[in-house]
Amino acid sequence: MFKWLRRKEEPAKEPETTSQEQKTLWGKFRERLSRTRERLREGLEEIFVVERTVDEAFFEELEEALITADINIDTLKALLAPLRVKVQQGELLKASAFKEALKQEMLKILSLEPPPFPPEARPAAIFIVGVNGVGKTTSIAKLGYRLQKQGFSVLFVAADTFRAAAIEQLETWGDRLHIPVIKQHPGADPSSVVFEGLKAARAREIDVALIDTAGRLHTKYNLMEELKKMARVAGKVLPGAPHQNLLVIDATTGQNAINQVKLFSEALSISGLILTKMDGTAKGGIALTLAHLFKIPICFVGLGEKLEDLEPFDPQAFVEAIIP
Ligand SMILES: Nc1nc2c(ncn2[C@@H]2O[C@H](COP(=O)(O)OP(=O)(O)OP(=O)(O)O)[C@@H](O)[C@H]2O)c(=O)[nH]1
Ligand SMILES: [Mg+2]
Repeated sequence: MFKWLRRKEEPAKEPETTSQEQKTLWGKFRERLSRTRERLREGLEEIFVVERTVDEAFFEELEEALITADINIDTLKALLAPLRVKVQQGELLKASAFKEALKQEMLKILSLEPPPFPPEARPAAIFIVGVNGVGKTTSIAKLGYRLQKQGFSVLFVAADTFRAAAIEQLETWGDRLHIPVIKQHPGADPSSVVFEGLKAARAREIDVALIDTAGRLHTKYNLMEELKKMARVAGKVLPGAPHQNLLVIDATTGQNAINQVKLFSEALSISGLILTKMDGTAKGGIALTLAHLFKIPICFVGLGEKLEDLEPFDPQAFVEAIIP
């Protein structure tokens, strides 16, 4: 309780405090999405010639470009249907007007309010889940760094016991950030690590516990059952835990991301997505696809391998970045 009071008196250390800084961050976001821009541009720049008339050929070219950018066919239909109606009614007949309307439709799909981060509970327990190699551990480090800058105390829980290297990787980040890491030996029961980790978080009056989980087990069935068990155990230590389950998706995986969201949603209630490796994709449309198909908000995007390369998702900046 007192920690809250103390924290409130501290100056906000959030990087995005002034509008000037905000602009720079947006600029960085756009710059990092440059490949997405270029790739889409190849198609879109020609399509959106200012005075071009919106006709059937225009729609065909646009659809092709958007599908190439990883926008799923159902999402594409939902996106374009209201625009087609307007065109039939004699509106949006020029590419320039159409482009602005398209951006608005994209924003409608993307405007899902992410849950507050960190969640209010103290300690707050956050599970970071996803298939192997998507960037879970790196995202935990980035989130830990971010939370620390905001004045929160953080603890890492090494519940990915599948590989020794996974525990070491989290410890390395913990050392670097001076964030304690609760771990057991490789091969230990992940639920037992969660149990110990959250007990430690409570005893040490930690604000946020970030729980690293395995991306693979011997079978998918086991992985999902294991996650459910871990969540149940978390709830036994802290009421209402896990307070958030964030699913990490590698933005370069394309349409396979749909299966991953389905799979993890069956095991846990997914509060939000972290889309990583946005800096490494020439596409980016998967953000729209997942928001449309699952109505799960995108909370953060990963734009590089460094600690500061994680930003809250900004739908406006995203849309401006993908549409020239
Ligand atoms: N370019 C780029 N690389 C990233 C990003 N996020 C993670 N990576 C890299 O992706 C690789 C895998 O990241 P990890 O954090 O180890 O992924 P993981 O999901 O924990 O993997 P497992 O523990 O094996 O399941 C590492 O080389 C990271 O540096 C990102 O936003 N951009
Ligand atoms: Mg990992």
